[in-house]
Parts: sequence; C-alpha cells; structure tokens
Amino acid sequence: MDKLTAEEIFYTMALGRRFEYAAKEHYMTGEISGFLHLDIGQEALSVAAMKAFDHGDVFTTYREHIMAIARGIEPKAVMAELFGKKTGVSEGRGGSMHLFDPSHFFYGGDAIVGGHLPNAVGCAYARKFQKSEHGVMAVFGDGATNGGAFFESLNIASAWKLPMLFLCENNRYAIGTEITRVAPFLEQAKKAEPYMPAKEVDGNDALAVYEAVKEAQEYIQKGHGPIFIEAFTYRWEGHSMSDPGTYRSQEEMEIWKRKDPIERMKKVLKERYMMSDEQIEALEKKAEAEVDAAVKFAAESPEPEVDELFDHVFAEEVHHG
Ligand SMILES: Cc1ncc(C[n+]2csc(CCOP(=O)(O)OP(=O)(O)O)c2C)c(N)n1
Repeated sequence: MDKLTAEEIFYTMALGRRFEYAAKEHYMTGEISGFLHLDIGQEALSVAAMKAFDHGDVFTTYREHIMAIARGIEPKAVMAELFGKKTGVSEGRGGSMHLFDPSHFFYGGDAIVGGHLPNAVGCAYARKFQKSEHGVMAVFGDGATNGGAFFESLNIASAWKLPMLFLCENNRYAIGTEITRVAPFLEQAKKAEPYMPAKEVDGNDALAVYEAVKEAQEYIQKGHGPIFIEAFTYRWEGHSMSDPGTYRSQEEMEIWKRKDPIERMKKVLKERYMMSDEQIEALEKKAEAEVDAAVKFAAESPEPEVDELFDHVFAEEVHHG
C-alpha cells in the first residue's frame, strides 16, 4: 500500500470514530432518534474494505455510518441523515439504518438482518448481464450467516458465477447472542467453503483487510464468480444505543480494546511510513474539525417539509370489483 492510501485510511478511521462518538452524544441529547448502531472498534474493517473496493456496488447493514463515509459520502450528509434533516443523504427519510446514495453506488443501510443479500445478488446478476466492470460487495454480520437468505444468496451467486464479494464482519455477537451459541463453529467462512473460495482475515488490521478486498475485487472482475472473506473484529459499544452490552465480560472487552485498530494503524504510519507524532496528531485534529462541521451543518439544516411527505413513496392503486 502506498503512503497516501495508508494516510487516507487512517484519516477516515479517525474521522469515523469521532463521528460515532458525536452521534452517540447527540443521540443522548435527543437530536438523533430511532435506532443507532455504532461501529466503534470495527473501523479498520469498515474503512479499508470500502477504500479497496473501488469498482463496484455496495450493500450493507444498519451499522454503516463509517462505511458510507469511507465510500465517499460527505460526513455532513450522513450526520444530517441521522438528525432526520432534508440535507441528509437519504433526505432525512432513512435515518441511521438507511443511508442510500446511488451516486456512490451505496445502496444501504438495510435493517433486516441478511435481507440485503438477495438484493446484492440481484445487482450482481444485473452487472454480469450488462457485462459491467462492477462487482458487488455485500457486508453482513456473523448473525446474518444463520439465516435462509444467506444460504440462498451463496447458492445462486455460486451457481451463476456472479461477480460478488461476500464480506462477513464477525464481531462474535448478534445483539446478546454469542455466535457459537447459535452456530456450530466460530468461523462462518466454513459455511461458504462448499460454494466458493473463502478466506479469513484479521478485521482489526486495516492493511490486511485492504489487501484481501483488493485481491477479491480483482478475482471477481476476472469473471471467476463469487468469493467470501471473513474478517474478525469486535464492537466496543452495545449492539445499539439501547443495549448496555452486559452479556460480555469486562475482561473480554479489555482484551479487544488492547487490539484497537486505530492505535495499530498509527503504529504502521510511524514505523512503515515514517510519519511523526505531529503529523498524525494533525490528521486527528482535522478529523475532529470535520466532525464538528458535520454536526453544525446537521443541526442548522431544515427539517423535511410536511407537503413532501409522500415524495419518493411508491404505491399502486388497486381497484376491487
Ligand atoms: C430478519 C431479522 N431478524 C432479526 C432482526 C433483529 N436484529 C437486528 S440486528 C440483529 C443481530 C444481527 O447480528 P449480526 O448479523 O452479527 O450483525 P452485528 O449487529 O453484530 O453487526 C438482530 C437479531 C432483524 N432486524 N431482522
């Protein structure tokens, strides 16, 4: 990886973490409502995967603020969406779980666990049909691999050799359920092995994630069909703002906090790319300022108008009799 990319990945990770803490703060004050799922602790995976997958369409889950930003969507448009404002990336209609921006080939933000996987498969089918350069990346949690939609998606993507990367973010927990209580093993890639090449990667290592996703992108662009990557990581916060996460031990959380992906990336910047503490601090300050500006923009943006309530709502009138 060149220095510029490494620096950009670090910056976006630092930006993402500050963004998430700001979102948490404004959720507490009531400016953000509904659900809010934070990605703190998983920044390496969220950022590096998006930066590496630069030729394609992305479908993901409800824990997606940082992914959207890493994809290139303006932090202020993401924050305004969390505030439910008209200037939000989904015009204030989607909120935290439904960030959507076709201009960045980012189609969510889906609240239904695994529900986006068949959509991603459909998109991959379209891309293959169009003989497009685009591959499709679907990001999902370990919990999603227990659903029928997951197996159906693996099956058809594999049978039709669709240009798809299945990226499993294994943070071990699906709300309060530890994965091995509901699956026979920790490594969910084993479920994909009969269908496609499947590999594991350290999800807290931004460089490793970047390399793995880049390789996968090349693989699917060559028309080999789908590929599966499982990245192991850990969320520091509860499942959502309403979850204190008491089902996990302090000890376990401490172990993972010591594997902080941001501190790890800082070390890489210093040791491999010869960056100084001052240069790194300057990036962190810049990230802080960008988040402050995003919050200000969101707070000052207008609410959607009541007479626009039915815009973008699609319904067909059904006549009976
Ligand atoms: C089909 C469906 N079942 C249940 C839920 C409730 N639910 C929301 S998130 C979640 C846990 C999913 O865990 P995982 O896929 O591991 O993702 P993570 O939240 O850990 O990122 C559940 C069960 C839902 N939204 N959709």
